[in-house]
Amino acid sequence: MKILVMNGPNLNLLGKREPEIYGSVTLDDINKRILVLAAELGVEVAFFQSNHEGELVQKIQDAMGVYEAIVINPGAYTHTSVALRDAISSTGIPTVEAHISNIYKREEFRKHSYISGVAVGQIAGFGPDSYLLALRAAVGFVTTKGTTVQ
Ligand code: CA2
Repeated sequence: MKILVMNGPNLNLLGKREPEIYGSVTLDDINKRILVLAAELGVEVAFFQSNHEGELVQKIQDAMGVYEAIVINPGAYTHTSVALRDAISSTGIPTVEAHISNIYKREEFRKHSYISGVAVGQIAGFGPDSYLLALRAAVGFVTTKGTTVQ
């Protein structure tokens, strides 16, 4: 099983700016932890981060027939992007939405996600562990639904 782990804008700054909100762990550190869990679960993972909405949309389209599921932290595009929502919805790739912070405990504008309505589910508020929980959720979903790459 192949899972694509995607990160949206500014998440490349993790561990380098605003540690009081997002912690001191870098995206590279998180990806290493994901690789360890992926090996335990016996799945393959690939990583993609972009600060550009169109690149994220393109990557989701290109994921069709290659990856069985996506784990995505869309960053600020969570709250703005109909294009990302449509890409997830139209490709039909099971997608788990992950957030480091609990977006429901923060500003009002973060409480709405354009992604959650087309995602399998959402995990928010567990820091870097949100990605690990999301990976487990994605693998569990694909395994139980029997989704296969065409
Ligand atoms: O909690 C999350 O994972 C978010 O997706 C992070 C986004 C934010 O816009 C969402 O509302 C919630 C922001 C990512 C920015 O990451 C930074 C990391 C370090 C320093 C500055 C920004």
